[in-house]
Amino acid sequence: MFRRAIVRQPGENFAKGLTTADLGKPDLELTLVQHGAYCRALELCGLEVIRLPADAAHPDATFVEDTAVLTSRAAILTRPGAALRVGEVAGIRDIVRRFYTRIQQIEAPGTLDGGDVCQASSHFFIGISNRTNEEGVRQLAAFLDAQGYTSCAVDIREMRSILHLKSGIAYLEDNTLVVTEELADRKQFSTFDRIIVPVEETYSCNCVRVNERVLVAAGFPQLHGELERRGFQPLLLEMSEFRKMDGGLSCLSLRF
Ligand code: CIR
Repeated sequence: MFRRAIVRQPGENFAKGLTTADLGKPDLELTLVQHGAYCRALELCGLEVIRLPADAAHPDATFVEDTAVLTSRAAILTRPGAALRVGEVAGIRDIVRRFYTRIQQIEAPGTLDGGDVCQASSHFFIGISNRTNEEGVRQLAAFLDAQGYTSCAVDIREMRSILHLKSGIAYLEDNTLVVTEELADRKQFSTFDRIIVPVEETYSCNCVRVNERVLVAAGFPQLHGELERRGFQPLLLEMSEFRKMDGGLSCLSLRF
């Protein structure tokens, strides 16, 4: 069960963030409307939402998930792989301190984005991506091991369709893993009950189980139908403006 979520308001600078998507410039007003709906959805799931103000120095700072890995045992602050984003971590450290006494930090030359880290009960999948390097994976794996968790690496460096590991997988509890067709055959996932998402719906893989509900991007009927068929309760959210900046649904919050 999650009790809280940390979010950060998108700033006036939002459109200046990093992106590879060729979907046009985000509309700030609509971005704020979508962000507001996202926060209300978290509240509907029973979470206390801790809202941080926009960060004028970091246009991607609304994607808070990349700056930390929060477990029930400790917080690990990351060292984001994009130089433009490294400075986001300090602001997250300040808020995380209020809730965690055990705080660890990924150090250079390690890089790690929280979007590459997927918890599946007591096991963590850690993506090696264009943002997270092998040293970052090694450091995180050691921290997790000391906390009593297991982990394994999943190399996605060759994939062009996803930025982070969690752009292509999501764990929904009950041994169920949502996974893009392109990753479905990886041996690391073979013991899971897999919901395989067709390539044209890959963006929707980045969904989040929050207590009784599954938050999922609107506009992906195949995944929605499958979730309902299996008895999950999808809660659909418009994500168009975040998608323009390569952002998924999970990266807008740190849940703990
Ligand atoms: C970036 O490129 O870093 C941001 N524009 C998007 C980050 C999305 N984060 C995520 O999916 N975990």
